[in-house]
Amino acid sequence: MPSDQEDRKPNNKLADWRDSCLLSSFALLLFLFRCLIYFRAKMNRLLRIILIVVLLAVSFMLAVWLNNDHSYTHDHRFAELSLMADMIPEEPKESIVSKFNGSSPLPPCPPTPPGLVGPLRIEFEWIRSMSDVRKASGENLQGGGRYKPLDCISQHKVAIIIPYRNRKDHLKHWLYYLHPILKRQQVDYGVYVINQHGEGTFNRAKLLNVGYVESLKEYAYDCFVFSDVDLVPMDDRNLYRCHGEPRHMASAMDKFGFQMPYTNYFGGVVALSREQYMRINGFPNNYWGWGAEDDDMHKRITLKGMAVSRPDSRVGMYKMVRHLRDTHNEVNPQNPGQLHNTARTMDTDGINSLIYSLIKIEKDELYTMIDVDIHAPN
Ligand code: UDH
Ligand code: MN
Repeated sequence: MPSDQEDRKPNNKLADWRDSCLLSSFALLLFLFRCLIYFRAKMNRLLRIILIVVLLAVSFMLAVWLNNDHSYTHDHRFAELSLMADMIPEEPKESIVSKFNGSSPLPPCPPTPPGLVGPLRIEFEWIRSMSDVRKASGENLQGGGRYKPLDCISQHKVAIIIPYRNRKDHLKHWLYYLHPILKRQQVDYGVYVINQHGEGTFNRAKLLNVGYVESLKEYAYDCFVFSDVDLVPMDDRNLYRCHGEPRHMASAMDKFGFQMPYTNYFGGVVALSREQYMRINGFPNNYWGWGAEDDDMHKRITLKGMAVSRPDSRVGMYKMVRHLRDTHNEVNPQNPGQLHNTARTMDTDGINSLIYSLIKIEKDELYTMIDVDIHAPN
């Protein structure tokens, strides 16, 4: 572009020179004309003819020149316009058009979200009102607990799946804290609360499978975070997204003294991509009551040759709302014994054998509640 500007400078000088010539020619013409009138009587016939011829010639040249000058000015203006066009920053034509339409395409979100704050103060001391939660969390949500960043295209389409029954106060804490965190993390996400219908024995892993299927009916999620309703991260650098390996996000829970209770622990909050989840045939459907379904999930992952990744023990800190054991979710002493069968049963028990009856889907501003009958044995 600068070289182009240089090219045009001599043209401007030439224009100035032509203007001066034009003026001088006019002056000369005027002078000759006055000479003709003044010395007409004193001149002989030949001199008068010569003067008239010169006058005519100069007039003719002037007329030609004027004509040329007119076309020159025309070209010159186009040249200036094209120079201006060169100064507009290069961008694809469609984007210029769409700017005028008011819908310019957004850039991709950066790999590290810029608005993170790190360690968070989490309080569960009082019961929150739903209107307080809405005030703190509802901004810019699309309904049903859906959100997309406003100023960039998120690289992470994440369904957050929460197994649930009768934990309204815990859900309010979760929504109060998690929505602002997820927005700061620039996630394209939806919150799905999978409510086990009825009073039958609770089955956490089966509810998670239902959440996977139902969330995918709504949107092309490529990542799934499976989270207990009572667990809130204490650091927003713990990103709710998927990684190259299945991720155990709750690596430092307060109830275990911010340590792993045992090496292969895979409970609380985990993230799996669609491919990772399908590779292990989802989660087991037959762990009724409390215990061992998370160990089965871990076994499935290692049996399929994958490793588990975790945040460090600072970033992986979680606070759990203190609670008593729920009725109909008592410890099931049969569950740990099933772990011996995982290798044999995992390809036939999982997402490919999931049977449930959908009762109702309710859209709250802050979440989608999926009420489901999972055919509990009693
Ligand atoms: N859940 C419900 N409702 C239930 C049972 C479980 O929503 O009735 C869900 C909820 O998301 C919960 C998750 O399942 O966070 C896991 O269940 P849990 O919180 O009962 O599991 P945790 O390991 O508790 O935290 C163990 C029993 C705690 C006894 C403590 C006695 N000091
Ligand atoms: Mn709990």
